[in-house]
Amino acid sequence: MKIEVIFPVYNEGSTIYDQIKKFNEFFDIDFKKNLYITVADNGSNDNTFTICNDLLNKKLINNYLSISQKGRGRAIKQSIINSDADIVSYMDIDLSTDLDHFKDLVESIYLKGYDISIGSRLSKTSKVIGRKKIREFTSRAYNLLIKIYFPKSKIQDMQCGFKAFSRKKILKVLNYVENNRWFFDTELILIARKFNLKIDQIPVKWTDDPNTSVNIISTAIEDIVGLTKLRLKLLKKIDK
Ligand SMILES: Nc1nc2c(ncn2[C@@H]2O[C@H](COP(=O)(O)OP(=O)(O)O)[C@@H](O)[C@H]2O)c(=O)[nH]1
Ligand SMILES: [Mg+2]
Repeated sequence: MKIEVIFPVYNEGSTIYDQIKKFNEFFDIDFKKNLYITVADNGSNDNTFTICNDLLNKKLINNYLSISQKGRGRAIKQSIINSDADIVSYMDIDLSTDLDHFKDLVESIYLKGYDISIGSRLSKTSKVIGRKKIREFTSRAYNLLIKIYFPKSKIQDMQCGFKAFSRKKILKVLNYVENNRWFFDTELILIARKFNLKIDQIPVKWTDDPNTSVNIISTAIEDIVGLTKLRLKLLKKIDK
């Protein structure tokens, strides 16, 4: 069984080497035999590419994907399509989600039989350290809005950058996902719900990295527009 972990990155030259090293050092050799590490870059204009070459040579990553157009969602989508793994997963390169949860995340798929498994920072037993009040507020408000728009979704935290999928099951969902940026996660999960895929939610420990590539205002607008469009689209029957 092959497990692929995708790190979407943009201009992470100053952090990527140490973070990938940390990821590699966290797991035992037996578990790593099944692990395949991909870095999915969108035309970074710093030294990310040079560092990734070094990581490839040292076999600390298996694959470097360069996608010309920007967008985190686009990078993840392309990586999943290109993959030949049984389980595909992705996480942020700042490793904000505690790596202790990674085995649980993928075991949900291959041991418990879920199609999708997602990290949650907003469950009762989640632990969130150092998150700015404004991010905590927008995150809670956004997920509340989703519950109003999609009362049956029952998802605590759409946006946590820590998700795993049965690749076979998620491919058909990806065909319907239009957003290539930050709304990608929400759109993917809500469409997966429409397809009745089984979703597991894992409360995680999250230590926030204050360096962010997210612009709160433009992302909030993108999310609200995306949710409204998706609500209208899902009212029409998706052709399975
Ligand atoms: N491939 C790709 N990755 C991106 C892009 N923008 C951000 N990322 C990556 O997405 C992940 C999450 O970004 P981050 O700034 O930590 O988001 P935050 O934790 O929500 O503030 C990081 O690994 C970033 O390098 C992009 O345009 N393309
Ligand atoms: Mg982050």
